[in-house]
Amino acid sequence: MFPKLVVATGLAVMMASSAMAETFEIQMLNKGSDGSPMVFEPAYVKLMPGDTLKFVAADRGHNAESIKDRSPEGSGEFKGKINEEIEVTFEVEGWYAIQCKPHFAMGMVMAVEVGDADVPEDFLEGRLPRRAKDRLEAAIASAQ
Ligand SMILES: [Cu+2]
Repeated sequence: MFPKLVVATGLAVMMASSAMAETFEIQMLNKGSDGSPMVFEPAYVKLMPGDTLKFVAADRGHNAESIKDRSPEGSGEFKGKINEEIEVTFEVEGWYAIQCKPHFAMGMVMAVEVGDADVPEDFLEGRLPRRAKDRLEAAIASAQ
């Protein structure tokens, strides 16, 4: 009797946590609501592990993909095609930097925090266009 109870409880917990996973939309825009050109909006989101981001091609000519080596170890990387509305589920806790490849130099980037994670020391190190770095810094600063 007792082992059965344990199994049933485990199942209930799993169902509850998957039901709570949420999907958030990120708009890919030629012009943000504050007037700045080429943005992901919002440029920072905080997720729980298992949550999903949907990248909405509100304007044309954008994509969403990982910035190399700026994701938690073991999380893998992703790459959407231009105009493709991809959904990405984030399972690994930590910080992720995401770019629109055609507008990377113009600073079309965003930051995702999954769980409660410290920003890695090398998150903004290495080669990064000035405007991309500025926007990632602003995204980090807006984190609670
Ligand atoms: Cu773009």
